[in-house]
Amino acid sequence: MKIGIVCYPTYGGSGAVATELGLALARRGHDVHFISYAQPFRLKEFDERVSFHEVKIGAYPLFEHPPYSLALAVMLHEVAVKEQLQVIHAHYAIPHAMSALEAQELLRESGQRVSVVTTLHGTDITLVGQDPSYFTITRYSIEHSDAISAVSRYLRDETYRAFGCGACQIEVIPNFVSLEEFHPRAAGCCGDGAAEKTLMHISNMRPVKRLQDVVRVFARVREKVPARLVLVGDGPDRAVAEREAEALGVRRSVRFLGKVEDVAQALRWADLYLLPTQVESFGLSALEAQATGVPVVGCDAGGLPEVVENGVTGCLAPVGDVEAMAEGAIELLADAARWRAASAAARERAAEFSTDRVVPRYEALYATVVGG
Ligand code: GMT
Repeated sequence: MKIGIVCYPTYGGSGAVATELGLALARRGHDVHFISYAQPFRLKEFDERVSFHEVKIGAYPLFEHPPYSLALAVMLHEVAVKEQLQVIHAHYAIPHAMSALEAQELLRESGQRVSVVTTLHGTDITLVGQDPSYFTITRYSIEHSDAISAVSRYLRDETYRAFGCGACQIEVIPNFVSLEEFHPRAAGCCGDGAAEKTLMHISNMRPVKRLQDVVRVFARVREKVPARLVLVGDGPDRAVAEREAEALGVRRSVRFLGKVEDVAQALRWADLYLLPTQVESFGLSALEAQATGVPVVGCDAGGLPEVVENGVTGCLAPVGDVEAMAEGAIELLADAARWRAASAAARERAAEFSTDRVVPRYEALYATVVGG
């Protein structure tokens, strides 16, 4: 099949999933064209079936906010014509799904048919899409896509609740992980057996991630277990974490790594992964941690309970319940047998979301709309 994938190129789960999907599809014999304003951050390997098309946004002094979604529609149309695309797969509804529908409309005039598949990832539904400035167009793009998927049951149900979309059939296709790339550390490697435990959090550090709670949980854990906190990524709330660490007197035990190229390698240093997000539609980083054999402590909200098995592969507590999360973390870190069991269960759980199991479900979804 000839597939166009449109996604955000920046650090974040939706761009990571879109890129890993495109690479996996290319390995399975499809021709894949990524379309975005910059090269997606996980698109590093060469594959002759993969191309990247950069969207150029024309500048003009009148434009304080250049209309990216229009430039994207034009580029999607151009690539669809040149490469005879059969599917445009939009990751994150805003504005990608609408731009894809515009390209579909432009193509209609020349008699070419391209199917639009949209994958809902998270805040396009839970936050941004419900903002009055985007609500109507988000609903329209969901209702008019040829096929729609959501990364968790939670996100599907939230879409129906918030947008109605009664006639839409939203298919749940969970995120996936490469078990070869994300694997547990070898004995004796990456701090294995060290007296000081490593707690880790990876994100684009937006308010929804509750960076303050990450630091608060860590500070309580550190009262009982020798530990350090490693924060990977960057974003607006990095300063919030810094201030909280200063205020709680743990700043010297917190390392900020910034944006890291090889997340899989970084995760092998972790003994525990923290994800106390307000609402996580899925929690790709939690899945990647579990594939690495790292138990997860986070919030019992959104789609995270579909990934993390409370009491088995980690511990989930109500949003903001720092005490309960810290308690869960201490129980795991202070008891080697318990940690080993959770680590093994985490890896086993991740295997249910392996690339090989999930990617064929996208192929099946494309097949339902191509030629239809
Ligand atoms: O919706 C977002 O916040 C952006 C998006 C991203 O690009 O990071 O994250 C979402 O998509 C990921 C991939 O499907 C999910 O694993 C994340 O849970 C989800 N983030 C939120 O729901 C906060």
